[in-house]
Amino acid sequence: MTLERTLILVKPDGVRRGLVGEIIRRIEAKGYQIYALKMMTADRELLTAHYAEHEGKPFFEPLVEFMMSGPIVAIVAEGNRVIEGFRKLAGATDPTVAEPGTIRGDLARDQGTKVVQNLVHGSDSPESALREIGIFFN
Ligand code: IDP
Ligand code: MG
Repeated sequence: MTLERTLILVKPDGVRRGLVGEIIRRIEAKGYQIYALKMMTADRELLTAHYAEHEGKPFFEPLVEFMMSGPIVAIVAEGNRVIEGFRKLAGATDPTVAEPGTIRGDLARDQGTKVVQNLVHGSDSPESALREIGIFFN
């Protein structure tokens, strides 16, 4: 068993579009447990910590602005290999090329904005998961 926890965010576009239930449904239908969940509005300080790896990139400021533009839902999901599993459920970063069947491939598209609005975040490694869960659920 590789029991893991991962941080999932339903981004402001997901909340605005009423897709919170659909995204949680897909996480649960896959068989992962919802371990913790909260709705919140993230501030710049929290998002700068969360997205530290992207500081200095051209999409960093638009990304922070977008992530502060409305409420988000922060979720800790648990399960065997959930970190890799949720990344597969989410699909590729660019929703135009994300495979149909994935959250981003089925439900998102490129809107031509500076930052790609792709509905969800998922931790990309055990180290990121631990760090990000600590930021959102201390
Ligand atoms: P991920 O969310 O698939 O892990 P990351 O590379 O960690 O993708 O990027 C974080 C977020 O920043 C993405 O989900 C997306 O919203 C945005 N983003 C990443 N790369 C670009 C880009 O090249 N142009 C515009 N937005 C981007
Ligand atoms: Mg990432």
